[in-house]
Amino acid sequence: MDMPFNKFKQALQQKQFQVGMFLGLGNPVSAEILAGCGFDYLLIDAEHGANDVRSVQTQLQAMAAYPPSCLVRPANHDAALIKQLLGIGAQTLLVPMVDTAAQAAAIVSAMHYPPRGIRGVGTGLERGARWNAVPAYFQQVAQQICLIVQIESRAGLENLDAIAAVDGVDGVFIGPADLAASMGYLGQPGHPEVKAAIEQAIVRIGKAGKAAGVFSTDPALAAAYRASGADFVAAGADTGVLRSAAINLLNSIKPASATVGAAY
Ligand code: 3PY
Ligand code: MG
Repeated sequence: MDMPFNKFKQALQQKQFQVGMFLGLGNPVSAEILAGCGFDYLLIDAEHGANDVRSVQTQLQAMAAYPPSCLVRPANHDAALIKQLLGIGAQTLLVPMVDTAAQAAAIVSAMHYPPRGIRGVGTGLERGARWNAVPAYFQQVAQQICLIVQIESRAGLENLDAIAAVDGVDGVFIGPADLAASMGYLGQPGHPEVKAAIEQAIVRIGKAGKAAGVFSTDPALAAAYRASGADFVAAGADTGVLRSAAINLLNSIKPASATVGAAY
């Protein structure tokens, strides 16, 4: 069989704006339902969402026959975890909390086989290589791997140019909730100072020749970030969509029964 193709990486290279959603429910049925809704990509979140390696694999399988690209956010930078996620077939990783170029370089190393990196070899056990059904997997895999690093702290912003310059980093995604916390605005990801910092960061990422992404549940903010040059946005999470849809349904019959609450 053919090497699985990374449509998301190609879309970023071709500057096709991508809109996606985070999946935190850890459920293959809800993942499959959302895979049929028309998003460009869906990101399985194993940082905050209830996901482990097995549940990520099940969701990747559930969504495989559908159009959206599948991204995965690991809990951390651990090379052993990154090896497992690539092994189960994740091709694009969005790695949280990257503050330095050295951290970004270590993540690149975890994602590639020697001599470029330190990824261990075990394709016979791995869905990513379709258990050795893909001929010449080793010759093709690097082209299909995509790394997005997340900048979401003051330190990350200070080091943004060096992080974006790391070879093997395809894009930089800004996390407004954590960035706001780091800037002293915990719980205010839409604060004007946070918004201004994000817009400046998006411009710097574009100048570095890398794809810029951001999380925003506020359509007006998402539009502003797109106008600043964002190449992809995450427009929300399955958990938030479920809650707001349920409450809006309830309120449509029994007004003011409940409030949705914050969207991050
Ligand atoms: C953040 O806003 O901190 C994120 O990680 C994006 O979801
Ligand atoms: Mg975050």
